[in-house]
Amino acid sequence: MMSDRKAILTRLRDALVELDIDAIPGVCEEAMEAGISAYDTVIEGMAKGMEIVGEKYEEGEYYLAELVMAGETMKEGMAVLEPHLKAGDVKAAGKCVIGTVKGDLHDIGKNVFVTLLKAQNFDVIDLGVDVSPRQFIEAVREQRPDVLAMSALLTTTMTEMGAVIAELEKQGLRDGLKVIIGGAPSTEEYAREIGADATAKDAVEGARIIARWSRE
Ligand code: B12
Repeated sequence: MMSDRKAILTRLRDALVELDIDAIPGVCEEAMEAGISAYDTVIEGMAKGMEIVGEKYEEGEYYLAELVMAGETMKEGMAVLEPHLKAGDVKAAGKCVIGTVKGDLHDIGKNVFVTLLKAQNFDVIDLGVDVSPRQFIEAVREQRPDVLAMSALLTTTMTEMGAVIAELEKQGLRDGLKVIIGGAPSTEEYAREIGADATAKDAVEGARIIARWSRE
């Protein structure tokens, strides 16, 4: 059984690296049939492949076209896994507004995080990518979420997260709201500096932090 599990997750990783968009749904289904959790399928399978794609891009072996294709491939897999991540008709654990900051179009990691939040019964309002501080503020004002989550993958856009928090404070919307930031350039130090409540190295850790908050 264990070797089955390892073999399927490895195939999933490799299918992502090979940008095999036709094979991905089938391998995801196999993972479900083999009793592998949907979480593990995302994190230990597809996300591992995505990491390798990132390395190949950095080494100049893959180009932007491959990155886009890898994103599409991951989406196909997520479509199969999403129903399995839903935890049933339990009451929503809380409400979260999320988006990728202004000037930033990276959403694969954010989407993984959204899926995990939905899986723990969070009501998620996803504002998408290239979200301006004004759009974040309006959503917080209208939706009154428990948590605001922001994603930034570029060192040039991560400062937007600080701008949003400063604006929340200015408009008296910061109290009672938890703010979590994520994406590769985010660090604990940066989170503290801009007044965020937390950051997470990956989506699973982020989902854990939010689950803890919702129990407080
Ligand atoms: C895929 C990709 C793209 C795709 C994005 C497709 C999409 N729909 O998202 C495309 C081709 C569009 C792209 C474009 C660009 N990219 Co790009 N891209 C990447 C790449 C290879 C992978 C990112 C990814 O999806 N990883 C997989 C996901 C699952 O991981 P993740 O994003 O890190 O997210 C995880 C965690 O960070 C966390 N997480 C993410 N968000 C959040 C939020 C919260 C709240 C929490 C808790 C957690 C969390 O959860 C995820 C899962 O654990 C990275 C390199 C890399 N290795 O990371 C470069 C990278 C981020 N890109 C980079 C660059 C430079 C660009 C471009 C400027 C390139 C160009 N010359 O045009 C443009 C910018 C476009 C823009 N305005 O945003 C640089 C950034 C350098 C920097 N430090 O600023 C990187 C690091 C590559 C490099 N080394 O040069 N890119």
